Amino acid sequence: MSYKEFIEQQREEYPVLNEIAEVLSSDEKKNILVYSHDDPDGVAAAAILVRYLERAGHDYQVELPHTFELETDRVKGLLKEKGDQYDAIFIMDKGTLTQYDELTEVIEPVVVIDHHYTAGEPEDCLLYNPDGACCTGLQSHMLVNLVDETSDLDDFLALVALRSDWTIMPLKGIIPDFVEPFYEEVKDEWQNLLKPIKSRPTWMEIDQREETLLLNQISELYFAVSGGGFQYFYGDRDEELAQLDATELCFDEMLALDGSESALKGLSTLEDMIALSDRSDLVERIFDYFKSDWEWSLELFESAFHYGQLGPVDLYLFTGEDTPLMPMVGSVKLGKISRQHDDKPTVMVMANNDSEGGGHFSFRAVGDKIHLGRIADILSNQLAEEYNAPDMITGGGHALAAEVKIFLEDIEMAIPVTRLIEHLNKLYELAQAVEAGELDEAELEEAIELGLSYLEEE
Ligand SMILES: [Mn+2]
Repeated sequence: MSYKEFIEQQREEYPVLNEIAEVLSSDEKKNILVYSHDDPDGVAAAAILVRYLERAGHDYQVELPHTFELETDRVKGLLKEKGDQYDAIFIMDKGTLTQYDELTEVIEPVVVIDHHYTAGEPEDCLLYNPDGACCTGLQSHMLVNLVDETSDLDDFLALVALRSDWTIMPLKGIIPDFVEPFYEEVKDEWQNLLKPIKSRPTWMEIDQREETLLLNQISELYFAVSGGGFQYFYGDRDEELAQLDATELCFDEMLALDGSESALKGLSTLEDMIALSDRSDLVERIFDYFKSDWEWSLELFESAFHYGQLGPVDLYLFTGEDTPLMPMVGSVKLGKISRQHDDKPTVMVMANNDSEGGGHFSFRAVGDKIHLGRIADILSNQLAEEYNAPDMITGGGHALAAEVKIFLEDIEMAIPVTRLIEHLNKLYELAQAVEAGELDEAELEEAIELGLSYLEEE
């Protein structure tokens, strides 16, 4: 199926796309407020959309706040200040949340473009969250194709978004069905980004470190410059960086590639890519801080230790304070540990105290024998209840990757870490009891609920 046919198929399956196309159409001039996620996917999605809005003669304002969920009060505040000059709001890559319905009281239409799992959909918004593995950069590319044509730079940005969000892994040959029509159409044009090279591996090379892609390196660069959705900024050690919003710099850098399409297609190294920028000194500096943090954090991860065995899985624990780039570095360390043990299923549990207040647990796995999302969900709910702070303690994820974030500034880590260890110990004891054949049917069910999903196979 061609990409065009695929988009038509989506339009039939999701008639809301016609309504969204109506909002974007150039028949009358509009002023559109765009909120997008502060990670490379969200930033690329906003860039692709804005490039179209510019061509169509619309006015727009882009906001890239440093939270994942868009707080409705933030929008209400901005609208109060700016009056009712906007004709529509786009919320991109920022979750599919029922609370977005509230915004229809202050602005309409509210367009939600997202690809994250949702427990409940907003009903009064124009929502496009299709079935199938995709990313918002590609969704934005598809939307523009409903009303106009995309060009080489849009293709480039969508590829970066897809790789940054782990939707595609070309080095491993992983291209999900949803992405295939797009990928097949553009891949020949971008062979320079997609052919394996022996060069500095990125944090995306987890199961091997010998080869990478220029696409991976560029995606990592945008991760570093944008803060990656984890707000890893470097203003604490650089006056000039303290003065600017790095996510906005990333957005500006993407837009500034307009006119450099043939140079992009001729790129052969990351240095060539950086050299295309008018602010290459700034970009390079950020990337150098990123790399030195990476080296430092990798050293810290040498202290990760074997906590115990959960059935077929090795469980490792890492604790640290202000650990930069924690889940990314932890993933690379995890991959290394697993390879050293003949690719054994392995879980890395990471606990970080933020010395400015709050803390953060990350969970990563090789192999889906333990359901990390369940563990994070149980822990975050337990802590949210204990502290009576459901908005300030959030968590969740999927089988292979999950997070618990504690935003309470005056919190000490004693209780959260105790709850974490209690949960890990419970899993450990259950796993031991399973080995000894001591669990009945109901207890086995409970063990699976708590995260020991390898028991489902038994
Ligand atoms: Mn995304």
